[in-house]
Amino acid sequence: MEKTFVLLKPDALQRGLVGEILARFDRRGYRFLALKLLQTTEAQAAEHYGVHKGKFFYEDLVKHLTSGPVIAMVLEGSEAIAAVRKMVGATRPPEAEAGTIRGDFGQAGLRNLVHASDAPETAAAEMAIYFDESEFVASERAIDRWIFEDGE
Ligand code: FUP
Repeated sequence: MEKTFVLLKPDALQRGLVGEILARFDRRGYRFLALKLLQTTEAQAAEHYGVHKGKFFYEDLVKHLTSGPVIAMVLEGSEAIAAVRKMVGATRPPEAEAGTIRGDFGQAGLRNLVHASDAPETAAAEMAIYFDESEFVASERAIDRWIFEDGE
């Protein structure tokens, strides 16, 4: 079982796509370990996207991320980091495959609706930016044995 961090960006909330996007993760069987609505601070945005500091799109990226409420979550599942990234699709919506979140709902570069961690290290770092571990609610579901293999 692997944890990954996902953030629904302000454009997803403004466009009324929260239910649609959450339903995709829910239907695929991911467990929600944590989930909350918040207004991202400049400091959180800078920490989250520190790797892009100095790039031409950095200022616009921080401006977008802090432009309205977001929904942060931690999902749990089999090889969740890579699998959720595939569901999210390519960074630039015009290049994202149909069937992915960005490919189905996005059109332009920065308005790509959702962020998902790309590696175990970034997943751990991003969870720590938005959550305290005391906020995690671990749970087992009766249906887990039909979704996960024994021993996961
Ligand atoms: P992703 O992991 O797919 O969200 O992509 P990155 O972490 O590389 O990029 C973070 C955000 O920066 C993207 F959501 C959009 C923005 N970005 C650009 O606008 N142009 C680029 O060339 C790369 C990223």
